[in-house]
Amino acid sequence: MTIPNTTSLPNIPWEDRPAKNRDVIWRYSGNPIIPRDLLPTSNSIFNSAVVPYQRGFAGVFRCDSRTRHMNIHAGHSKDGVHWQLEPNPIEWIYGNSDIAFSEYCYDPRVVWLEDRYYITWCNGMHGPTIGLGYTFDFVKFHFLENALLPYNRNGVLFPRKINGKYIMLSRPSDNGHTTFGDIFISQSPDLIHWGEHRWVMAPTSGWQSTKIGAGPIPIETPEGWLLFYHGVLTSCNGFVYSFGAALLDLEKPWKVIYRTAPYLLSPQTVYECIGDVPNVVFPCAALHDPDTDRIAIYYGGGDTVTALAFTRLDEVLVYLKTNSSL
Ligand code: BMA
Repeated sequence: MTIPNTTSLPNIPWEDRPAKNRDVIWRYSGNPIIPRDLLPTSNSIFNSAVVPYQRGFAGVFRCDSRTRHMNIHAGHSKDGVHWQLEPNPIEWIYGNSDIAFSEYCYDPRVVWLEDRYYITWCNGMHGPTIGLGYTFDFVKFHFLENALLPYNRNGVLFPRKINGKYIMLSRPSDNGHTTFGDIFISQSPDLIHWGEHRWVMAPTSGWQSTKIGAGPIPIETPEGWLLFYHGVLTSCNGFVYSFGAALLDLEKPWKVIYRTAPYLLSPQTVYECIGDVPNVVFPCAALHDPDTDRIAIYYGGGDTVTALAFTRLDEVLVYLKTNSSL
């Protein structure tokens, strides 16, 4: 088993902010990093999650097939930019045969937690809910349980226990294109039984007026947990997905300390504004190198491709504090 380096990440994908760019987050010039047809069977590859693995990176990728079935595939990369994906979807090993049922899988998150990589994703169990599984090697994937009841999406684990409990963010929803949604926290002693639910935050106005959902695994900082989250505005032409950030209390992460009033990234490029679902940026992973403060964010563009953006932790925190509205 490989124990990942939880501190330094000197090989984090990176590109300096372009000279004339004044934004907190800037896009990789080589975007999109994963085209929709990287696999011969894929219609689109987006909303995907990556982690440091061995000397490079591994991940779980949302690949909608050309039959338009939603599923998740494992992938590997030496540099975090160029990816090889497994042609076949993840085949879950079910310890408990009563739960060997999944209508679809989408929007994965991956986290190193204690001794293995845990995967959460939106799992079809007579409606969308949060599937929870794990892997040691990105070859064998074990299904643990559905963490919550339908209808729910955007299940995101914290990277360590807090006060002896595992913590998961989620966004209760409905069976369709949910037109509402607050972020909640659930707690568990064993990653199987979830309870002690706490409300975290609701949609407010503008880019985050319709619904919100947790994005990448929260990043621990001395001042709180940095959470990137998506927010949705309903325009006369449909939903617009942007993302911002919040800082959550270290001990009671349902307490929101700061929350960006402006978005950090909104759909503005061709690969974000044009695709199977136009006007979507949807982050599912963020790598952080504490030595340089660099952050690399992986996000889906237009529900079609996977893209990369960069920022620095100290800059996000300063921006968050000075542009916050709770
Ligand atoms: C959400 C999810 C995401 C998707 C987004 C925009 O409800 O289905 O996977 O990126 O809508 O279509």
